[in-house]
Amino acid sequence: MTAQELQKAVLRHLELSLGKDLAHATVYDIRMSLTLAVRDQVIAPWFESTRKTYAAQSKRVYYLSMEFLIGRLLEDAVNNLGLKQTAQEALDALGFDLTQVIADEPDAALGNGGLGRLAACFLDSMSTIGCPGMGYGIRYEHGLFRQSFHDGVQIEEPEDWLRQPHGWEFARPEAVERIGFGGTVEAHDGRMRWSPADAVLAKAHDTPIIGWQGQWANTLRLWGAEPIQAFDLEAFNRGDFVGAAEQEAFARTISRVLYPDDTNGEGKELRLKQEYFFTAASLRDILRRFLSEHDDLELLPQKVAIQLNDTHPAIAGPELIRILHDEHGLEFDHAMALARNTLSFTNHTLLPEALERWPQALMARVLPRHLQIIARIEEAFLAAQPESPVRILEDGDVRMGELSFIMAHRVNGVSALHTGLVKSTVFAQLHRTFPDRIVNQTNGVTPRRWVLGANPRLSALITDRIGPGWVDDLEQLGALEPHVEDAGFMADYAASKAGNKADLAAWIADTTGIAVDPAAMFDVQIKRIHEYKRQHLNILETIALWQDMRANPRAGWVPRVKIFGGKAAPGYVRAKEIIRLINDVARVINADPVTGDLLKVVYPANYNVSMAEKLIPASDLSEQISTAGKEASGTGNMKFALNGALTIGTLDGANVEIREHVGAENFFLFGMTAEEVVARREDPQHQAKAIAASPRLAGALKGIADGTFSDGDGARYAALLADLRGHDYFTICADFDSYWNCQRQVDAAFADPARWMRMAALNTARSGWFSSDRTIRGYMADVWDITPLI
Ligand code: Z57
Repeated sequence: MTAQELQKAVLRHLELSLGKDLAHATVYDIRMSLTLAVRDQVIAPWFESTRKTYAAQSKRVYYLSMEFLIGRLLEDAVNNLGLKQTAQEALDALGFDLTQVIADEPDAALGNGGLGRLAACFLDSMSTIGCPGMGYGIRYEHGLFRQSFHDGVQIEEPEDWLRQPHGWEFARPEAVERIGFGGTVEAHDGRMRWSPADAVLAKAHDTPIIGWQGQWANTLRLWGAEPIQAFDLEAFNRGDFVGAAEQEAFARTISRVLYPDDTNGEGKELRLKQEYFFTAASLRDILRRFLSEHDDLELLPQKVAIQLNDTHPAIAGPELIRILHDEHGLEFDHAMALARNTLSFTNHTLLPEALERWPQALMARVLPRHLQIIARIEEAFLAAQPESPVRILEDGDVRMGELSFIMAHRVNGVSALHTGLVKSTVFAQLHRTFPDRIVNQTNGVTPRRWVLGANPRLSALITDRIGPGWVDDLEQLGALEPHVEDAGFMADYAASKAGNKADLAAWIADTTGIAVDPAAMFDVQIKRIHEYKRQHLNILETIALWQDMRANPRAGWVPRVKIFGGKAAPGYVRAKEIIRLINDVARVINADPVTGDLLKVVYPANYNVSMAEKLIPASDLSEQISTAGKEASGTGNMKFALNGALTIGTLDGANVEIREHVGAENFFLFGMTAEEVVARREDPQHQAKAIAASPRLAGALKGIADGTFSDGDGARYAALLADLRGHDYFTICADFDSYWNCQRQVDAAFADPARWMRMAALNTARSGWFSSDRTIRGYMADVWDITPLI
């Protein structure tokens, strides 16, 4: 497609779809017109992919996820179709700037963090590889809340991405499923029949996901809840106008809002209804498609793979059995075997508070037949494994982890370390019973968004030296390695980082009013705020560094900008205290003329995918400092390494594998191992001993306690300090000195720019394995048994 053709297509949509003429067009009008023009280019490959899948009678994979943290779609689509240059020219001719137009799109924030972003990367990789499949989720009317800071305190406001029409999706009013809740179960001619008391409609909304170079496109199908009847006419005629709309309100509530709790099961009835709503709608859709192609349910596991992204869609096991057994009349054990051979399950965390449990009483009320089926699943399991101490039903709860494990033929961890811990801790008993079931699939990230899209400077440099093949074959980055000996390459590599940093410094000045020195080290920690991720370890080190700098300002310090980004779950009190502390510390340090440009602390509000795309390419140092054993994988860590930031990190999650790939000499390791953490906690005085041994740590804690950062209010952080001094489950104190010392090694390395840039370039050259293309190929081979169709 030429720039002229695209320009014509944009103008046609501007007139015919938007009803505007160019003289009055806003950035929004142009963005929508370009979106529709680009979407037109996706349709043919999309249809062609479906046609090929049918023609090959191929097995398909269905990725069921409560979250898809997509971000913006236009730039991805433009890049994948090779239309960047073309679109730039077309818009230039119309008097608009492509970058500005791209930035006008609201982020699709249908996820909290890593789990949802992983699902989005997987969709991109499945379409790039030609893996036939579909993502299934919920079309939340409101995605993750918008964060602002008032006097440093997090305020949540509703997110409203659908206020403007969603240019990418196709509503499918004909693709609706009726989803029931509650009611009763009765036997009819030897079969159980569930008669739900309430029901809603699930309506499909499809977004095409185009792969690299437009060779394949899959579908993301999101379900929106709608009332079966818009209005209760009888109530309306009686004059009960509010009651007449009750049905509608109940239905729409189900897909109204994303629960904002990352790794923290809330146990709310509405959440259970959301889980069942999208899982049941997806399964019906899947079975209808299967039965349109095959007439034998025996073939289900050969033609269908269903991946459960965490336990959130775990009700798929009982629901599939219900369909096969209650509705199609298969024997229970037979139905259970077919379901198991179709389902597989990814575990994303070992944190006990994240492992979903539903009260049996709640499940009996909302899903009475499913509770009965779960009891029979447990019976069948125990009949086969009479010695096993494992139970699905325990303490009045349904344990969704055990249910998912027992109903899946494969269970996977998300990094090597995490998979080992899954085997030795949460699922140790089940692993003994089923030693082949747990497999590892280390996470990955899509290079299309996280290198090509986010870092055009580095991308151009890479392509200039090794050609364009790296974009869908990321291990080709290895070919950069010899270039680190080339002074010309290293100068260009350093210039690309400097350019990104200059852009970020301008953006920081714009959005926060803080002037930062682009030559300083950009030290970045961006992720959800959680105690196990230890943003408070980072801010304690920041305080200690500031105190040392003030005591001796001319000691040759390496200038740093500490950048934070991330949201806290609205009900997570301690995480919100940490946010306030970071903002308090930033205010005091940034106003200190003694330290001046030596140290700045920046915390832009409302971190999201688009902000990550700005920050990561401009980072020098990547903070991956979780308490060892707690971060299942991490995926931000991979994006930083690819973009040439060095990691300071613990031996946790995928950090371990990143360090192996980039080389220990190019990674700043500190802190206790997972085993050492567990052993250290045995000593109830571990935190007190660490504080006593570290005047620096004691000084930083004292700085917080005496109100230095809280206008003299010593009480503001009393609870946080009492926790650190009294219990410190996340071993902030025990790891502090190791972290401090490691940071000073970071300083020494940064002070030698040639050494630093070489380490950074080696991180880029050696991180190709962390492409989500590699991850998806692993799932296809080890979990789904599917081969690519391109
Ligand atoms: C979530 O984002 C993750 C785990 C969860 O159990 C839930 Br709920 C949400 C994250 C992990 O914390 C990360 O370590 C991991 O990289 C990511 O899932 C993707 O696997």
